[in-house]
Amino acid sequence: MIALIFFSALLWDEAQSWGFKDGVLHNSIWLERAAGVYHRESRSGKYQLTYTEAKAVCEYEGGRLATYQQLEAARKIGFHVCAAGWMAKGRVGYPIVKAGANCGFGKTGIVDYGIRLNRSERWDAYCYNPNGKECGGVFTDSKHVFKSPGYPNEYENDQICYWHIRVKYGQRIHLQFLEFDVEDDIACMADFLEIYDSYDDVNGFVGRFCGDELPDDIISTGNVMTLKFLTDASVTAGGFQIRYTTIDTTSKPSDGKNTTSQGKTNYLSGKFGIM
Ligand SMILES: [Ca+2]
Repeated sequence: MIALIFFSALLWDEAQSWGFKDGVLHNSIWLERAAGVYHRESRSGKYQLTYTEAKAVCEYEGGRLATYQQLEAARKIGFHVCAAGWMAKGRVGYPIVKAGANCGFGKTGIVDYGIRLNRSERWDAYCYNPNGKECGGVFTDSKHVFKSPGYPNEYENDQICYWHIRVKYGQRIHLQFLEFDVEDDIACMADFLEIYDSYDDVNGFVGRFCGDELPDDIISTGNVMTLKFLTDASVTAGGFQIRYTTIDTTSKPSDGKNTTSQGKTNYLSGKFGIM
């Protein structure tokens, strides 16, 4: 499935520029552009932003509303979000990589609501940050170590990175924090790492992390996870290293309970998967 996405006809022309850097498979052009696109919702929740507010959210973080083409470029390397958001020029839509009955009408592509005449409608936002450095990507290996951009140097301002992990159906993803140092504030509003137990940054929210305390291990319920790293316009820190490994479903603890409050490891409850 992922191979089909990677090697779709449109990407094929770009394939020669794929390469390894820091042990990570990158396409510098596509990843940089795609990693620059990110989804934002209002701090008060989903579908709360007018067009003017959506623009302001993106601009506050040093970016601007993404164009349809930028969103599509991001989608092609795995950017999948089941939530409609404003784009440039008053357009509304969302990117679907994995066809599903509950989202995107069973199709893949940009679900396009067109240019909205009523700019007071409330949706989320798709921002594009042209200052964002190359980071993020889609990973299907059985293990990998993620690093914040520039690690072991401090990360930079105005960064946005998405790491999508998709391992074999029936496997779970075990995240282990090796190093963690992100600008600290009470609600992690400035810089943060968010983790989602799903293939987008809407469903399966696990937690938002900042500061320098090493978070506990996290184990997914299914075979997909998303990590989102966002930094604001000032104050940086040391960054992070996070390792993921895969575990077969048969070796998981039989209770499958969320042990956030006691255990060293968070086993997320529930079960789902994407083939
Ligand atoms: Ca910061």
